Amino acid sequence: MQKKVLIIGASGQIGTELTLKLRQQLGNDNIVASDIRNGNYEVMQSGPFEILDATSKEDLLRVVEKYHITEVYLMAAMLSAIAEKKPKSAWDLNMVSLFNVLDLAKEQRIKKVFWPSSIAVFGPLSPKKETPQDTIMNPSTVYGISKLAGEHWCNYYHEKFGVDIRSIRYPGIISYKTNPGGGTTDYAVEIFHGALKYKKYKCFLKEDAYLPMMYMSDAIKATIGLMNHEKFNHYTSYNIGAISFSPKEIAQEISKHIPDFEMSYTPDSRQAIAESWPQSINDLRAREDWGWQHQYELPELVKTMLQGLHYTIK
Ligand code: AKB
Repeated sequence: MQKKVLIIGASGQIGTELTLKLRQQLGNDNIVASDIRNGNYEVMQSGPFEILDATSKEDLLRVVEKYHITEVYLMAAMLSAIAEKKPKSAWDLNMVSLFNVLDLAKEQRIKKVFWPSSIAVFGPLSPKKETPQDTIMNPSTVYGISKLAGEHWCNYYHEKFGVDIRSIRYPGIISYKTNPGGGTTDYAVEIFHGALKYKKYKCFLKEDAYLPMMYMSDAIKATIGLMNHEKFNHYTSYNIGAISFSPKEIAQEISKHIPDFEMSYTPDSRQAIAESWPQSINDLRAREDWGWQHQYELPELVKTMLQGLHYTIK
């Protein structure tokens, strides 16, 4: 039977590139992009696009039935920094949309689900370096609380109702096609815009705020790789790691290409969020269970971002 995929949040940072990659692999008509707002021109033109509010089960069911959807990637979420400002709306968006999708899977209207978790599930008491898959988890942000609760619900629906739900704990994702919005790791994308447009950037984190990060194509490879893998053991959510760096280190790497680039630091409330998260991730379980491997290291990532954005900004 032909796979028919629905991407919810297809106008967002990961949703945009996931849609384009899946359309390349499975054919444009088999990937239905949806979001509460319009998105990238290519996403809206290259295949079906629906305006969809994933917190409405009726709206979701309408789209699932219209296109005979078999798999859903639920990429819509309110990220860490913005969720602190709107706790109730963040909880509603992040959890109600998840329940709607899980219930469709439980009712056997769809066969498989992807749901993104985050390094935000860890908290101040979790080990900071090489944070393991299973450890103390005490998230101190609204976003992290919703992601940790979501992981438990995914596991519950898998154990109780046999729902095939797959999940990854994303680190900060760096890309140039669509900007992230409202996250703590967003500085690592903004810095490239600042460097190319103004040769300077004022960072909202301290110079030594190490965080786990990943280039977009690695994140897409992990997401599709996990969804296509036949057998694995862990239905809660997998740690996946790639690189870790501080604002100072990425600034130094950018300076190799733009020698007069200037970085300054004005830490705000996002610094406290960064301090509560891991600095690096242990992803041995994902590597062993389904062969996860990253490709991009920091120098290659910086080069690719500068080249890609150079043409976008011009
Ligand atoms: C954020 O900064 O909120 C996200 C994340 C790490 O989940 N990028």
